[in-house]
Amino acid sequence: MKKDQEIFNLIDAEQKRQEEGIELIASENFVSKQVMDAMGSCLTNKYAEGLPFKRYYGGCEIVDQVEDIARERLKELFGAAWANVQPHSGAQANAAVMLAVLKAGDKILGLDLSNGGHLTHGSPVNFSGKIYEACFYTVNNDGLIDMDSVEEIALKEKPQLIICGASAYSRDWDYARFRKIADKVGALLLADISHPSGLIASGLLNNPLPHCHIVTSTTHKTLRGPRGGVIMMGEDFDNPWGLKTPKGVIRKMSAILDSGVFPGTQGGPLEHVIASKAVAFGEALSDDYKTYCEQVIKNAQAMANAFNEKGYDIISGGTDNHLMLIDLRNKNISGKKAENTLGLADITVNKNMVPKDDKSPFVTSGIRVGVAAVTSRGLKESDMQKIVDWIDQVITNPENETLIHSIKRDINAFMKGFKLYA
Ligand code: DSN
Repeated sequence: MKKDQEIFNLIDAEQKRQEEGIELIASENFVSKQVMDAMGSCLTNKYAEGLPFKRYYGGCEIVDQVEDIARERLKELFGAAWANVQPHSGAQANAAVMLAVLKAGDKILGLDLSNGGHLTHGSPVNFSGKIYEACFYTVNNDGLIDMDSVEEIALKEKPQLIICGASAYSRDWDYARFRKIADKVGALLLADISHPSGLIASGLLNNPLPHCHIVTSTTHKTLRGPRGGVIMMGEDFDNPWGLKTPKGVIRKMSAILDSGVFPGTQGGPLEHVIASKAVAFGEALSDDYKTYCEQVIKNAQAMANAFNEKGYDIISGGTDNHLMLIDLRNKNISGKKAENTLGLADITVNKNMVPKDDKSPFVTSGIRVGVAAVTSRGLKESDMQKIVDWIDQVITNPENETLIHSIKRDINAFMKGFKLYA
């Protein structure tokens, strides 16, 4: 068959872009060669609707083993009693959970999007805000989640589901207090740990599994796996609504969640991606991965200190995890302009709303910066200072094309010294 040069040339160009630039998108990472190989394998050819050893198709005896290994490794990583590794993404995992545990019109309480929350936590433009009635908590003037205020809102709103977790929050979470609040109002508690999941698996941040009824995550951020999602529980429990099977047996939450994924919101699982998840979970169980996660936090803190020294306004003043959200209003540049101009220098970040933002989501007042990807390439604390120097030069001289091109050349030469993680 003739090679599709049109597409493979573009893949080569993307490889070059990834190699030569500084990748600071907080939700991205670089996977190992074996994680990538598993994704590009013959498992993509297989249909396997259902769960391991309980499928609706023949010929699943090999993929059954693959998916079972993925589930077991994930459970070991987080101390979970139950896991489903089929969600195609974090958004799909959240959709499956909500479909499984809520009725249309039920109330959900999550972190406001402009305060660091996620679209699937109740945004009006997402299924979660269209099907359910969403209410929100925010961060306080110090950029921190104020648990007394969360409790006050929960008592007033009486949601059926409370969500902790974020896309752009740089501090750790008090899952135990969230659980007390959820119990007080009779809500189920969902933690979406998509961003910090790798740091949690390595024991460097609080683990929600002992406290939250249900936990979702993506697998491609700090966890350094393929693009995908998972759902876990620290322990299984009888569903609180007394729902029974046709044989009169009380349904377990695990069964309800499994059916929320399939047939509720997805069809056939992507077994090639599940194989790749299994490989990534195996890697994450290693000592090397823990060392990597420790370096992620060291790098993030070195970067936050460097930004602080240059007068940047980091929401909450610093970071406990792999990312930080920077309000650029005191630098007189919008998030959109900063993203575009940094892009010209081959520094990739994303514009992001900040608390009390006065600009639209298409413009924004801030940028979000994360170090999981550059840490995978081997960059250390002293390199974070260098990156902040480059970012500062671009942001304070956004119209100086000569300077930006010269920074881009320096960056391309610098990054040649760091291979893509393999
Ligand atoms: N879009 C992802 C992020 O960047 O955080 C979350 O879905």
